[in-house]
Order: sequence, then structure tokens, then C-alpha cells
Amino acid sequence: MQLNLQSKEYLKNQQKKIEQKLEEFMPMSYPVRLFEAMSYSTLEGGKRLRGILCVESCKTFNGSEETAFPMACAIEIIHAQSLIHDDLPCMDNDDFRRGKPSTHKQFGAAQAILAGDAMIPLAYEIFLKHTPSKVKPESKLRLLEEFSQTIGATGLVGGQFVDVETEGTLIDAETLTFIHANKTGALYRFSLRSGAILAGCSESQLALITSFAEAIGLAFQISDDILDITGSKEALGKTPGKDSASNKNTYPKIHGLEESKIELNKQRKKALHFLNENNINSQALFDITNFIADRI
Ligand code: GRG
Repeated sequence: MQLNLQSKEYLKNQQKKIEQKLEEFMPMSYPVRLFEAMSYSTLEGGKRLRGILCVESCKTFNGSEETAFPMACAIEIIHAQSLIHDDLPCMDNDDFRRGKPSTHKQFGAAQAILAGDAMIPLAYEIFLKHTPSKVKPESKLRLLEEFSQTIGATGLVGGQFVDVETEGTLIDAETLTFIHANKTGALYRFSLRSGAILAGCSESQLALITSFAEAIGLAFQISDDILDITGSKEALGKTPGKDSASNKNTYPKIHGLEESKIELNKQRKKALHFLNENNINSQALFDITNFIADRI
């Protein structure tokens, strides 16, 4: 189901707004090459899906875009940081990212690691410095705790750790679910939850948006795994075929390509069902779900 022109333009415009905010928030100082490496990885390219989801979730629960922009940028900075480290020779070893040389290719491996390191506290700083003061301190503290759990050993790092450790071995479906839910799903989950928390939503609304987030997070990783098989370097902006070349555990490897496509559609239906059944009337959330499922 192709997005109509109006939906495409709306999402493009939201992407631009997040990029403008990132330009505004990214610092520049001495040592200039460190800040350049951070900006190189963060500012150029990227679909900004996680940032847009944070903003749209906030709007869905009657919060303003301005309330969500700092957190949306913090999420995009952590996402960019995870891509820098993921591309390193000791991890996924990819020379291309977002259609250009990956950060270690452009700046050197030690510099790329340090740029990534510096982006973690920067994300927290931007959230704390720029989030409007009308957001309650207890909401900010809750978000800091959830953000930490999302990106650390119980989230991105934990998922990536199991992914790296099991490379070249055959894992069971349960372990694959763990990898996907943490390596990729955790940041999707947090993107939607953080927007809702910033808007001051109720606990039951938070539970609903979390269920939606889990479905699209899984859908996104399945589509990413499928695209590694079917996508081109130009379309992906990175090297295709790397998963099978390094005998990585992916959804198609464990479940087969056809079953992966079926599961992707199941997750789409599940996500849309949550929106429809619970009267979450967000055209953008509806469109992003279809964009994720249709991008294969
Ligand atoms: C966050 C502290 C901390 C450490 C990072 C390296 C690592 C730990 C985690 C790796 C996580 C990872 C790379 C998961 C894959 C996620 C994925 C499919 C990314 C591609 O996302 P897109 O297509 O990228 O949204 P763009 O370029 O559009 O932003």
C-alpha cells in the first residue's frame, strides 16, 4: 500500500524539522575533528523514523512538537552513535553508511569510537538542556531512567552483544527474538513511549502505545533483514548481502524469506489494529507503519 503524496510530504517535512533541530543542537568546539566526526555521523542522511515517532506519539496525546524535539534529537543521536560502533571492523565491519563512507573510514577507528562515546552524554545533555520547563521533573527523571535502560545492557548493548556472540552459530527463534527486541526494538519502543510520557499520557495510554511500538519495532527489523537480501547498495546506503556473508542470524535465516514476509505483514496488521481498536487517530503513525512494511 503506497503512501499518498500528502502523507509522503508530511513525513518529509517532519524529517526536515528534526534535521533542523539537530543542526541547532549539535555543538562545535575544540577539538574540531571530534565534533566534526559527531556531526558527520548525525547530520547527514538517515530517515529519522525514531525521531519522527517520538514527535508523533507526543502529538497523539496532545503534546506539542516543541516538547518532543529535544528527546527526538537525543534518540537520533544515540541511533547514529550505535551505527558508528556497529560499522566498526570488530562489529559489522561496513565501509558504507547512509550512502557515504562510514565514520571509521572517514576519520579512523579510534576517532570513530571516541566520537560515538561522546555522543552518549551529548544525547542526555540535549534532552536536559532543551526540553521545555513545563515538562514535570518526575517525567524527566522517568525518561532518564528508561533511556538508560533502553540503550545499555538491558537494551541496545545487550541485543548487540548476543548478536555479535552468536554470529556464525545457529540460534533458536527465542534467541533471535531477544536480539531483535533489544538491538532494534528497544529504541522504537522508547521513541514512542518517550513522546507519550512527555505529553503527560495516562498509564493505560502508555501501555497501548507500547504494544504498537513493539509490533512496528519487530516489523522494522524483519524488513531490514529482508532488505539485506533483496535491496541494492544505492537504495540501502550501505552494503547489501552482509548478513549472509558473515553468517549472521536474521529473520530470513531462521524462518525463511517467505515466512519473513508473512510475519512482516502480520506485525503490520497487529500495529494497525492497535491504532484502530483504541481510537488512536494519528495519520502519521498509520503511514509510518505502512512505510516500514512496504519498504521491502
Ligand atoms: C547505544 C550505548 C549504545 C551502544 C551501541 C553497536 C550497538 C551498541 C548497537 C547496534 C544496534 C544496531 C546497529 C541495530 C540495527 C538497527 C538498524 C536496523 C538500523 C538501521 O536503521 P535505519 O534504517 O537507519 O532507520 P537510518 O540511516 O535511516 O537512520
